[in-house]
Amino acid sequence: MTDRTRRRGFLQAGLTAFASSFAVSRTNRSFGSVTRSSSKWQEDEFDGFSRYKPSRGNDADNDFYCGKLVPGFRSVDESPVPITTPDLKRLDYVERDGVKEFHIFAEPVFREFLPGYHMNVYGYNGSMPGPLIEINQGDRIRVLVTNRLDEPTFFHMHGFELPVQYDGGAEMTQNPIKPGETFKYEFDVHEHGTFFYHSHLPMQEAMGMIGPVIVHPRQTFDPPVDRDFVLIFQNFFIRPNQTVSDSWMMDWNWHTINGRSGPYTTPLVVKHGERVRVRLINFSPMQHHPIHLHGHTFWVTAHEGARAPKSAWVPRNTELVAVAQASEIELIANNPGDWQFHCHMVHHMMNHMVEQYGPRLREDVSVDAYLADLDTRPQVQLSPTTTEGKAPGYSQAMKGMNRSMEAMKKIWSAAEMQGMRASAAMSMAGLMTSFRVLPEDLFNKVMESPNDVQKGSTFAEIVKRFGDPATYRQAPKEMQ
Ligand SMILES: [Cu+2]
Repeated sequence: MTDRTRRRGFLQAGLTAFASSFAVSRTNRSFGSVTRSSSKWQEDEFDGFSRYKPSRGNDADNDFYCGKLVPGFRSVDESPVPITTPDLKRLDYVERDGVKEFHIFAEPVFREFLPGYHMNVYGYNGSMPGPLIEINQGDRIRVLVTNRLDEPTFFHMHGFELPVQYDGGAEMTQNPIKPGETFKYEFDVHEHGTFFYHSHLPMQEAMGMIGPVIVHPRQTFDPPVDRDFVLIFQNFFIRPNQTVSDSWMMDWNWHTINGRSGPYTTPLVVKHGERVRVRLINFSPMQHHPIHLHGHTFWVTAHEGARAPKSAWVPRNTELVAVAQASEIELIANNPGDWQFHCHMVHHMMNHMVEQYGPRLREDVSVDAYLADLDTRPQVQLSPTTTEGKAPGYSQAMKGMNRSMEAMKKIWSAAEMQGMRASAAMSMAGLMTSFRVLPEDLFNKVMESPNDVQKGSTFAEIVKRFGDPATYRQAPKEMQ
């Protein structure tokens, strides 16, 4: 079974459940009139804000302004929608005497950031970041942490108001978990929100030791969301031809979302009109991330401490997430298309940048060969017309740009990539992913169809339905 068919099987199970909630909630919705028409935008208006087309609303103090309290299709009487963590797994638990028991293994991980680029990092249960712990408010949990590293570790559940002996604060509250040892944490979870677990030794944190913990509220938040994503942003510094991060650096050259660099980051795919939550977690060693979503305005509804009262929600296009902070954003996906979703720090939108020493470092020319023959070597050229970032004068060399057919195949093997423009992968690096808003029929085709969807076809169809097809040009043929 290929990656894609396996994923489809999994998705189908989820989507069947989703489809039934879709049907029920459409009739149960407590406000907003629904009118279907054959116009290019379907109508579903809330005081000037439309679920189906870019719109603001009439009055900034109105509950529906910028989609603030516009509901999704899921009913508030249902449990919250399960979390989606692109490129990360969910950690299974066993229930013992009414306690949810999780087994965590702190261990070295060999992570493929980009196809062909493997890095030696630290993580949990074979993954960096570690797998998702998804629980409910009111649960009692037991977390058994086994140290498979060659050095002591500490395990801290960040943000939890728990008995102090389980805080994992290095030495202040417990002795180190030595290699081979297991430490038991057990407590009642009275909170809800976006949390994470991590090593409490700084250099281990810089090596990647984090994993998300999401606690669903006892009562589903109103308005409920149809999809709920978690993205963890991290930075590493890994020198050329090395695989181990230098945790002492102040600048960073590899950037990952849930352990992968763009364009290997799996897109977030949603249906046109849905209400969507994305939880942004910054676990970089030293730097913040201004996370920007194209084509939409979102509401910041919570930070890592707790959900904010609705009166304190703020509409934004870019949310700055500082180190060890989390932000929850919510929006109505009312603008169909493939939208870039990324950190706006320029160094964070690149892969494996290394310093270039003047004009000397080039992929195909050694420094010695260059210096031996300065007369015939090209002069430094400061124009941007040179190709591929390899030419003299280009201020950085960026690895991971010349992608092999094999690497591209791997990137495109995700169902979530199907139908995007053939050049879409070229547009992403570092902390970049994409947010795809697809009309239901196109969503089903992309996520469920057993047939391959032609590159660019979904995008072209969206332009045809919602844009200006006469002026649209497809990606160059050689990329198809
Ligand atoms: Cu950033």
